Amino acid sequence: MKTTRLTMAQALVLYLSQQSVERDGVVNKFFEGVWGIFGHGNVAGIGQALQQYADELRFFQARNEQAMVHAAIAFSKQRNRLATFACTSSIGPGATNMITGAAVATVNRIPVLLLPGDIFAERMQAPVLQQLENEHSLDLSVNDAFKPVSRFWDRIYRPEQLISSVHEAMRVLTSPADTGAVTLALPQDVQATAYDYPVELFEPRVWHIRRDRPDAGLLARAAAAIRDAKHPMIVAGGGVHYSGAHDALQVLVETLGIPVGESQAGKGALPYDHPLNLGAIGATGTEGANIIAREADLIIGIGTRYSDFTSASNTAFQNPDVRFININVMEFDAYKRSAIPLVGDARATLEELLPLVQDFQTDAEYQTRCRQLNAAWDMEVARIYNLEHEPMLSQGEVVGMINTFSRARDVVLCAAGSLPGDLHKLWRTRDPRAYHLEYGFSTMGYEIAGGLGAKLADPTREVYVMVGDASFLMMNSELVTMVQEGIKVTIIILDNHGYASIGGLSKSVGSDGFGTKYRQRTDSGQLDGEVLPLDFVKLCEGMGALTFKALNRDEFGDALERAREVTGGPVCIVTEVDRRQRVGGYESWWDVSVAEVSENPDVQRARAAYEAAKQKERHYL
Ligand SMILES: Cc1ncc(C[n+]2csc(CCOP(=O)(O)OP(=O)(O)O)c2C)c(N)n1
Ligand SMILES: [Mg+2]
Repeated sequence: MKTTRLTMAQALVLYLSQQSVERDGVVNKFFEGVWGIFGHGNVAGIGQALQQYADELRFFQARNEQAMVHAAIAFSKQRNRLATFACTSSIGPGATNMITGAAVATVNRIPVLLLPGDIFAERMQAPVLQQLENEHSLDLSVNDAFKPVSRFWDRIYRPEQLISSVHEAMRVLTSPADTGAVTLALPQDVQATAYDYPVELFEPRVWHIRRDRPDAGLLARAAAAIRDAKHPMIVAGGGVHYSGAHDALQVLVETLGIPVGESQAGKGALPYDHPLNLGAIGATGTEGANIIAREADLIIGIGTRYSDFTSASNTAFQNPDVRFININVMEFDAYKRSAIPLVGDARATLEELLPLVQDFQTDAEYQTRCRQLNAAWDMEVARIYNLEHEPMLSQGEVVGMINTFSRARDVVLCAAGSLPGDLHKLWRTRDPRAYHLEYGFSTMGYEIAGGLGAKLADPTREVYVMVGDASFLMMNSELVTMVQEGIKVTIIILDNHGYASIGGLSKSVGSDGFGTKYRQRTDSGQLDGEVLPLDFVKLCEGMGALTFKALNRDEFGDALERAREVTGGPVCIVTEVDRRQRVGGYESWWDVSVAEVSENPDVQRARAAYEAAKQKERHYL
């Protein structure tokens, strides 16, 4: 066997640079590069290796380890999981900063390779700087905390272990069903240890991305259930995007006359103006989607995991006889809600299903009703887009101005706060990859780093990041990385002086927005003083971003025009929105537990309403 003597870190970096994936005959390099911040756990091992192989695998420098994982995730999501990044950190806080990112990746089922530095395998130096000691086991480090948020986890104690571990890592990263965060914890001494690796390990390797097909017997049962249905409805989830099932979905929808509701991850599965697209479904859904869902006798879930937002906390589907068919790459998701489980790739499964049901059609009256609901919703969107709210803009209008100004392929990106609900309801999605919401973990701080990742994934699209003031404050420093890399992203900061979404939620549970406004502490001992003196324009400018302030429709339109002309760096637009002018809920509910006992009559009223609403929650057995 021919061997080559490399350090473990050199071997890992060289291996990563040689991995590609192939789906439907198209081959892509799997790792676009490596994000990192160096410290004593990775500077000499991985750092040295990245320098050595800089031409094979590009290094990207980040400001915050959590943010660099977000950038990697957004990149991969925008590329439909067919490419990603590795992320290297030092030991201790650098490593634990990546744990939230790992959870985001795993919850959203997005591949990302995390390489936290680890304490010496040798142990004679212990405790090293940044080591968390454990008196019960010398085999624990903070990197064990990655285990529950990773789909594969390993620690490389000896350089030769890498040989078996990297293939397992790639198996999971490229698995449509198992993918998520993969963590290889790398003790700093092992990174720098040499070994005679087989040369074959470093030959280019192409991993085939499977399109699994469902069981024939279950397909027949699903076809029979569709034929039996009077009012079927499709719930389109993220799986439609990841499998590229848009065309197959459209054919099925038009042939059978079945309307579609879209989850956050599935939005854009059909263009917004397709007459059978009822738009967002669930807690942040449209009137039409939620009315049709309530009455439907068959739900066909495609690539959805039925989060509480999608199912309106299991109140969305109220027909006593409702049944489910789930098309999902993941067995776990396919079996949810006692469904007929079609375990398989969305596109491949739809292609197999169609010939079995293509002579079925829902009745004309049902289809007409769905078309009318689609048209009625569009009028509601137009109303909110043109509210002309004064003196401050409303958030719905800002969404409208950006949607109207942007081009069909431009990406809107968001993650947390009141914006995701508004975008789910209001954004007119014209291109399947133009709506990028991280709403699996809904992580404040994903937005700016995510915008960076999404832009790297597809530089031909403009990226509009919409971010609340609080999410911006939580994590904004990858603006600096955009400046460093010359990456153009337009970031719209919507200032409503605090956590408005949670303020609204707090009011609805009887707690009057307690602790959710950005206000100074006063003599009363409460946070009820002046609004915090934050200058977002200066903050953005301080990080090197060209920034506009836009407080009314004209200024905002102007700022969008000017932002579009900018190249080679980020642009920020700071606006203020009226936190009281909210987009309401439509025929929906979300379960947030209200205190069972309290002296406060508002809480008591909220609890009574809660108990009444909760009656609608259902098991589907
Ligand atoms: C990391 C993280 N911490 C806390 C939360 C809970 N949370 C959800 S929305 C929100 C407020 C977000 O405020 P802002 O970004 O200003 O948006 P707004 O609600 O004002 O629209 C909070 C605290 C979260 N989603 N993520
Ligand atoms: Mg806010």
